[in-house]
Amino acid sequence: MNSSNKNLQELSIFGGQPLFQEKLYVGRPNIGDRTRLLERINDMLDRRWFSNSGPFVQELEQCIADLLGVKHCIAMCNGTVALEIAIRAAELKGEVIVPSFTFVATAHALQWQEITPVFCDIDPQTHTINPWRVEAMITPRTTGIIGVHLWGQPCNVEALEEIAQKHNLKLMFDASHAFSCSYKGNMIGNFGDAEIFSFHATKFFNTFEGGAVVTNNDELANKIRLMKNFGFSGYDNVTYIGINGKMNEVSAAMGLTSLESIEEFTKINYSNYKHYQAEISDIPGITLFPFNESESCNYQYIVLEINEEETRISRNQLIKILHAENVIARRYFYPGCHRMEPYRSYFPHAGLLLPETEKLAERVLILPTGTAIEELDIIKICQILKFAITHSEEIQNRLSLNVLKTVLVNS
Ligand code: T4K
Repeated sequence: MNSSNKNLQELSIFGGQPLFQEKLYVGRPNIGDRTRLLERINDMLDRRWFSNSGPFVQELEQCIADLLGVKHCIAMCNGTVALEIAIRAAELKGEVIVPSFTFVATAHALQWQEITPVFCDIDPQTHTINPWRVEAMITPRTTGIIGVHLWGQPCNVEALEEIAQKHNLKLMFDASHAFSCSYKGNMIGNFGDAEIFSFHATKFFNTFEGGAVVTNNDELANKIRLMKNFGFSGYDNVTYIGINGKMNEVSAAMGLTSLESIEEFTKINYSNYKHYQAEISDIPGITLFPFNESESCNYQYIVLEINEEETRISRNQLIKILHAENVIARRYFYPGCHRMEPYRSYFPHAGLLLPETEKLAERVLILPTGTAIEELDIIKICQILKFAITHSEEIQNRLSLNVLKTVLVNS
């Protein structure tokens, strides 16, 4: 397809054949060396050691700690439980300031333990929590701040550290997107009281399901380690209320195997990012979120912002067009946590303090990348976008006509 020679009716949304026969997803898992993975799983079966801090989990924790230059890595069954345990171990309570523009797990990890997430607006340039707004959200009930390194873009760590110190607050980072990323040359994982990763299947580095808390705080690490294993310290001795947050050995085997391919995954993501950048640069009204190439970055999200005033076609209409062509683009993280339950009911007017979050949630569109995508796919995806924008007026007319027809048929 070429944006100039395709006819409107060839668009799949108007009855044409989808451009892709198979669906292209955001978050398709990266898979490393299968043979190595299967060998490891065989070893595990031979050993009959499947969970409870087995040798693969211990090896993975050490490898991650070494990679990040952090003292402690505690592997967990997923990122959400890792967040919940870190929050509890750090004794957060009352209110904690978080961005609303994040995956809902960041807020849920607090509310699950009856801590109120206080939603703070973001900086529209970095998409991360705006430190200048954080200070205005602090009340006598505030005990902490959780920044989110969204898309792998680090928060303004220094400004947040300063605020946390000034107000005697705990500071943590939801680093679910930022494994293998750096901030001012230091690896993410070394900031605040603790940082939390997700190694979910959709993440650039995955352990099927999994996550970890990393920290340089010995006391906190010790507590987290006990809490993720029911509070057991020794066979019969329970020292804290705990939960089962353990990573299993199959996940750790996948993690060790994925780690061996991490450079290759990054290289592919970077190359995809550069191809998208080249293709998108001449599309009016669409910008690609720019990563800082002087830092270590995993480039795992391709984040577009759609400026409808220029594109003359909405983000939601573009999503419909892409989905019809089998490109399953996503609206991460629409509509913002504050507009999801239970937060929408608890804080019906939260949006008044979140203008940048609400604006961005209407503009963001995430496209597929990772090892399952090829250069030609990227070219074709961008051609769909170019075509839709070049023909925005005709598409709008046609879509309105279709809506009208449906109304008439149903009336
Ligand atoms: N904090 C942040 C900032 C996060 O982004 C996340 C997770 C967390 C905390 C919590 O960490 P975990 O507890 O999950 O470890 C997906 C993931 O499930 C979620 O882990 C992730 N963030 C979030 C950004 O994306 P959904 O609701 O979009 O999932 P779903 O089922 O729509 O799948 C996403 C896409 O991935 C689909 O297009 C299909 C594709 N996919 C998915 C799976 C599982 C595959 O191709 N293969 C697969 O095996 O949340």
